[in-house]
Amino acid sequence: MSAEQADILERARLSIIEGDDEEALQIMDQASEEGMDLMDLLMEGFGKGNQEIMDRFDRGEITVAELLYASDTMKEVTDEIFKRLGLNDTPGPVATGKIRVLLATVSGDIHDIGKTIVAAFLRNAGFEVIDLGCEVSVEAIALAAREFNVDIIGTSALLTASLKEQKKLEKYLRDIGERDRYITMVGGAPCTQRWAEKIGADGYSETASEAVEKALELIQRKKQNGSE
Ligand code: B12
Repeated sequence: MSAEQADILERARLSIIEGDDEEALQIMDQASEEGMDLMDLLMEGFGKGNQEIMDRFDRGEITVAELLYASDTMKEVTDEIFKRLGLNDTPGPVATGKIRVLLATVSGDIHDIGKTIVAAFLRNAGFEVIDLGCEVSVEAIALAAREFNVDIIGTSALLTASLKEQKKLEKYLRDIGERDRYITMVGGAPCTQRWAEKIGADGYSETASEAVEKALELIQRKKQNGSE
């Protein structure tokens, strides 16, 4: 790696810590001019700053307001990089032939960085993703799943208080007789495999790359069961 590239990564890290959107966007342009891979810039530059901020927050060294600044910049940077890499789909009629995944952060929860990363990984792997954003009610999730005729519904929950929405979704889908139509996946820091099993979700994953593997595995399993 050249000294210029190392400098860009370091400045990217600092731009998140300082919550400096303008600087972050400039760094992105410079990185492109230097021929750097934007995904590397995200993981090794901006991502490092994000991790540092999360650790500082967890240790009680910074306030929610400071975290919010940094998170806003991280979100903006993530969206922009995915847009530049052509990984951003907007909800709308979907093309045929691909596996369709509906993603949403559940009602009462505004954490969407992890879900956005999962969406990008799935798109990168060839899935068609409809991302409903955050604070989405179970009714809206079910309605959109039917509307877009999706194969998989994935929900993200980061708060202990919002986890129950994932359970509520399972029940709601059963109540309206549509549970068997979909594969359901759950994620977010407080989720576990045990939680997924407890509420009757089909899959759980701890990271975005595992989410891709899990989604493929579950689709394969459903096909096999269907053809038995
Ligand atoms: C960033 C952050 C924020 C940002 C969110 C910005 C945004 N746009 O998302 C802001 C500042 C807005 C925020 C607000 C709040 N936050 Co906050 N926040 C965090 C923090 C530091 C990091 C979360 C994050 O982005 N992680 C990085 C991503 C990449 O990881 P991830 O989300 O886990 O996603 C990965 C996996 O879980 C998985 N995954 C995620 N979703 C899905 C979905 C599927 C289907 C699958 C398969 C996989 C999957 O793949 C992802 C990529 O690998 C965490 C602490 C922490 N260390 O986790 C607290 C944390 C989640 N927040 C917390 C709290 C309490 C709050 C507030 C209530 C604070 C307040 N007092 O106002 C508010 C919530 C308001 C609300 N109604 O939602 C608590 C939750 C405690 C609890 N157990 O309930 C935490 C744990 C902090 C703490 N230690 O107290 N927060």
